[in-house]
Amino acid sequence: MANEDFGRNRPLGFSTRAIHLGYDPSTAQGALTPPIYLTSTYAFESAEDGAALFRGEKQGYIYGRTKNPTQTLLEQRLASLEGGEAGLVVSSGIGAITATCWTLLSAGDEVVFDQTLYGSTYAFLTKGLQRFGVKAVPADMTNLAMVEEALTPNTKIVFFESPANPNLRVIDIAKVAEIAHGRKALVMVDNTFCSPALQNPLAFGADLVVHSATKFLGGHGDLLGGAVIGRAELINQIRGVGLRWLTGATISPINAFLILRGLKTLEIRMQRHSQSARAVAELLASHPAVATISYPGLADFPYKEIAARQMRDTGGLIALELKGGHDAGLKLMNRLKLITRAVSLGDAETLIQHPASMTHAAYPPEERTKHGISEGLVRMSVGLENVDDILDDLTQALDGVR
Ligand code: 4LM
Repeated sequence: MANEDFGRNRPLGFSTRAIHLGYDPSTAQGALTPPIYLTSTYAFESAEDGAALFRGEKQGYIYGRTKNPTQTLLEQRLASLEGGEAGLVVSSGIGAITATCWTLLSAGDEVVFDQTLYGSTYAFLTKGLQRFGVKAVPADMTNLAMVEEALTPNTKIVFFESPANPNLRVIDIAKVAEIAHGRKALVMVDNTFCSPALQNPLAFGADLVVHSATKFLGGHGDLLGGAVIGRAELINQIRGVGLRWLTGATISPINAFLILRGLKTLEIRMQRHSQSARAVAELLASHPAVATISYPGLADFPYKEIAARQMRDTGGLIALELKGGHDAGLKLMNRLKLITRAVSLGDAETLIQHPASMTHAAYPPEERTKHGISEGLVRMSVGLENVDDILDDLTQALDGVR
């Protein structure tokens, strides 16, 4: 059923796969919703059977740290939605990034990363991996010459977010992939800001896509999760080495179930996030208190063309600076009544936060400035409330900071 194409010789649509793929209710007493397998371990048919599973001669479930049937279904759906061969889900976005890097890197290797990354990812690369002899090299990947320059024969991974957290710089995935592949490096793209409903980095040449499933994939602010999608050969290694031995950052079957539930509405949620964010961006662009605004849907967005090529819609994240700088930004945040002061993104609630003191506090201040994360920058994740209410709250707050 899940792979039925009704004889039309075309793949099922995005939402249809997000809702049905890989599950047949007749295999679970007719239950419409796939069951949650709450089990830590699995019974072997015989001692020989268990040994064959451990040797990899037989496929099946052994122990919950690496695999669970609820997790498997989620991995199949995410792989399909990202257009990848295989997927792995783990306990958080950072869990996905660390399991992947620990698996593919050794002392002496180098990672070239875009200068603008989520704060904890930046900290992992520059403060974590460096302690174990892996060199993390920043580059401004909006400048392809700088990517070329940063690569050496030791570069194993080229890593970036697009759009980047928090200021939405857009990186040309196909161009960076071409350069990296010419030098035999793997390309790893964090697709959290878009979700697979808006962008599929593998289609542009990336080797691995990572997600914080905590965000749009889960979509409801009630869980942490992470995912990595790519060729089966790489995903098997990341599961068998990174997750199994190096991080142990396994996702709970309940969280895997909740992400499966979130996926069912992902496409329509992303449409609504994008539509409302466009209205918010227009309001901000026309307000006298606002100095700069970064949003892929605006006519003067500097990366508009690349964004339009890579992204199917404009997304729910907006970065802005007020004319009054840092103090005005904080005043704006404190005047809001409906829009919630909180980090994270991709939830039903509209969220606002101050990257320099919150999500990107791990950057040394001079690095932050160099990387375009100004002290006055404020980031909004536009939620699913009725847009007029979001606009009214923002207007009353902005009018008060003038
Ligand atoms: C935030 N972000 O920005 P876990 N990749 C990207 C992210 O934005 C995040 C992670 C990975 C925020 C969290 C507080 C692009 C997180 C890390 O939090 O480990 O699931 O994902 O507000």
